[in-house]
This record gives sequence, C-alpha cells and structure tokens, in this order.
Amino acid sequence: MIGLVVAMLAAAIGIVGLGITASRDSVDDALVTEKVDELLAAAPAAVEAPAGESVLPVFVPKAELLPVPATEINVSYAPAVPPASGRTTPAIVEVHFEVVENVVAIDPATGVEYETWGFRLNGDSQVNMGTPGPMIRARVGDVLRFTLTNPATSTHPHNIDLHAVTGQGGGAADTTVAPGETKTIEARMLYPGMFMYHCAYGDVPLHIAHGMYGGILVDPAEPLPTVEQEVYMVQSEYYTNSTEPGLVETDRQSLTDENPSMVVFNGAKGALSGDNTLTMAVGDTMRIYFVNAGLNLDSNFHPIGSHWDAVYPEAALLNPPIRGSQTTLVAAGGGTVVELIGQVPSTIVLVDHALTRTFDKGALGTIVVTGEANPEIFEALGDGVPATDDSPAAVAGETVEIVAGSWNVQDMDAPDEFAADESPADYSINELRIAVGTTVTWINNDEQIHTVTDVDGAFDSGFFATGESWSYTFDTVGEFEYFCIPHPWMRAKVIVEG
Ligand SMILES: [Cu+2]
Repeated sequence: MIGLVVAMLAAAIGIVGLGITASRDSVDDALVTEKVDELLAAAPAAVEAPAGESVLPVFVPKAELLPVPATEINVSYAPAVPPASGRTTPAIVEVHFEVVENVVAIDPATGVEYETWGFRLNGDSQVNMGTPGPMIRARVGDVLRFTLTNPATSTHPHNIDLHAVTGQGGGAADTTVAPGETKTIEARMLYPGMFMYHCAYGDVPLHIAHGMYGGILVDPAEPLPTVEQEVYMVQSEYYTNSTEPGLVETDRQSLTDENPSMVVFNGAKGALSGDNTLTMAVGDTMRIYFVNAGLNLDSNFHPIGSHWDAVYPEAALLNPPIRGSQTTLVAAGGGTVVELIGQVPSTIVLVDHALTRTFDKGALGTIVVTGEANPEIFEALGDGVPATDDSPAAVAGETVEIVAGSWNVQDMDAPDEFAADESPADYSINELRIAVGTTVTWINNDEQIHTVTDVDGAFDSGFFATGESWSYTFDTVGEFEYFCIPHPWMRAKVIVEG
C-alpha cells in the first residue's frame, strides 16, 4: 500500500518535475526524493484502503458460524442502543420483527392521532407504536438472519428493505408478507455503518410516510471507542391533512409535493423533550446513531449550544471521523454517527437547522447537561461587569413563573402581541412593575423549554428547561416586552421605574 502511495506521489511530482525541466536545464533527483518524503510525512495516516482495494470482511462460511452468545443483545427500542457486544469474531444475529398497525398519538401533548404502521419485536404486544422500529446491532462479517411476520390482523402487505443488506431490494422482495405470513432472509453484513431500514411495499412513499422505518448499526471490526452514553435517533416526516387534535389522515399530495405537516425525532413530537429529554453529566461524551428516514427532506442536524466533537459522515464507519463540526448534513435515506461532549451545565437543543422544521413542525430534542459550571468555557456577564464578592447588594429580586401548559395555551397562529388581560396567562405576572436595579428570575415550571427574549433585543435567556431558571438585572428605566422564541405567542412585560 505504501509502495502504491509512493508511486502515485512520485508520478505527481514527476509532472511537477517536467514543469521544472521546461524552465531549467535539469531536475535535482535528491530534491524530488526529499519532496516525496515531505509529502508522505504530511499525508493522512488513515488512508487504509484506497478505491480498488477491498474493504470487505473475510467471510467465515455460514455453516461454521454460531448464534451470538446468549448474553448478547441485538435489538432495542428508541432512544436506547443495544450495548456493544465486545465480540471479536462473526456470528449469526437472529432478529424477528412483526408489523404493527395502530392509531397512536404523534403529538401526545395536543392529541394529534394518526394510523402509524411500523415494526416491533415479534410478539411484543406491550408496544403499540412501531415508529421508529427497533434498532438492530450487529458486527461486520456477521450473518443477519431476519424474520418478518405480518399479523393476520394487518390491513396491508408489508416488507423490509435494510440498507445494510446486499441483495435484491435489500431483502424487500423476499420478505414481502401478506397479513398472516412470515418470511426469513439471511444476509452478510458487508460494510460497517448506521443504516436505515424501511418497508418497500407497493406505494413505498406511503408506507414510509406511515412510519415504517428504523436503523441497523453494523459495528466495525475494530469497535468505536467506548463512550458514556449511546442514543438511537431517527428523523422523519408526517404528511397529514391537519395538525389539529384528533385523528388526522394522510395528505398524499403533500407527500408528492415534499411538504410535510410535521417533522419529528423518534416518531412523535416530544419524543425527546419534556419528560422524554435526554440527560448527561458534564464531562461525558454522548454518541448518537442517527438515521434520516425522510421521506423527502435532508436533515441539517445541529446541537444548539454545543458542537459535534466528532462526526462520522454518512455513518460510513470504515472512515475516520471529522472533528469539530457545527451542523452535519444527513441525506434522506442515510445516516450519521455524531458525538458531543457535555462541557457546561445547559440544555443542548437538537434540531434540524432548517429551523421552521423545529419551530413550526416539531423536530426538537433536548439534552439536559448537569454538573459543575466552567466559566473558562462559558460565563454570563449580565450587564458586562463580572460578579465579585464585593458587588453592591442587589435590590430584592422578583420571581416570575412560566406556568405549566404555557407552551400550549394558544394556537401557533395567535397574534404575537402583548395582552395585559391574557387568560390563561403564560406567566405568573403578566405585567411586572419593578424599581431600577431589580433582578428578576424566571422559573420554568412548564414541561417544555422556553426562552425569555426581549422583543427589541435587550436580553435573551437562551433555552432553559423544566425546573431551570434564568435571571436578569434591569439597570435602565423603560418598558421591556418579552416573548419566548419557540412559543412566540407567549408575551409579557417588565416595566422598570426610576
Ligand atoms: Cu409497509
């Protein structure tokens, strides 16, 4: 391999050499050799397998493979990830899914219901929503023995196309099951990565829009480094004729028009926020195995208030990660593996940074990071003066509660204006009068994240989560109307008097 690189570099330098020859009488061979050494030293170390060289695993014949050890877990429900197996030799990974068709809440907070179709572990009648389907974990070189059952009670035939499977339709053709049928395939895991799977029967876009998708992780032969936490996330879209409470139907035209009514993480609004928020400790690393099921939109996956410390682009785990990214593009029908570090106590907000999908359509997850503050990384200076022990005593403070349900008390279309007599109110004090110098503390007693943001830009809390608070000291006389960025109908006012 090194020989090949040397030959390629030498060829490249040969061309440079010709250029030099054209302008000079001779080329100094020693100079060329030196240049080759220099370029070799600067070449990335991770070029393990250039195009043309096989990256496939050695196939241990199926007849010689054993099932995975009894202690190994190969499936989990979102957002959980099956634990790393630690296995160093290939095995047969057996997975048995069944189709589940059910009317479920896709926006539980408001009661929007939809007939989702999806996958669950065979016989797991405790699970009534199969969107996203369970995560599968195998290892490169393994043979996946996958069985799909379509219960007799189903209303449609279905199948599964696993992007980790090499073979006709990723297995779709040979797993097509009418209600009451069961079929099995075996497939060698040729490439490591985080892959989408989905139903590919009939009107495929319709089956995916109903929720038939999930992810399969194929670990590389050399496993990724151990991290404190691993999470399974799927971004997807719903195409419904309404987002009002009650049962909504598919709008097939909006599917063609690529104009979803909802964009969600893990199958429903709120699946990764509020009571379902992710949590981590300062200093920990979280790795997210992410699939963008689409159907139509690319994802611009971004952690507000953090960075992707590492990104494995396209979840192609044969390749080294890129480091220190802000937003990573995830193709529809593709995946990524990202890692972030909890650096300071905060709420990291996971979004599709095409932000109307987050603010208007639901693509929002949160990670509450708890632990010691680190002013070397982040410090709020308020009015610009760092806090010191001999600061003058603050004027006695005021507290404003963000009341439970405030994120939901008004329709998104409500006019964004302050109303002194608003009922029900979003804040415990709708119009607060204070003396100049008063510190006001907002406490978030709602189940969603909020901001306290001045309409004219005088202050902005950033996101703060359930149970958290944020304080601001008013040093100038005036009227300050404020709102919440994700819930712009939330309006209130602070009147500061001299
Ligand atoms: Cu289907």
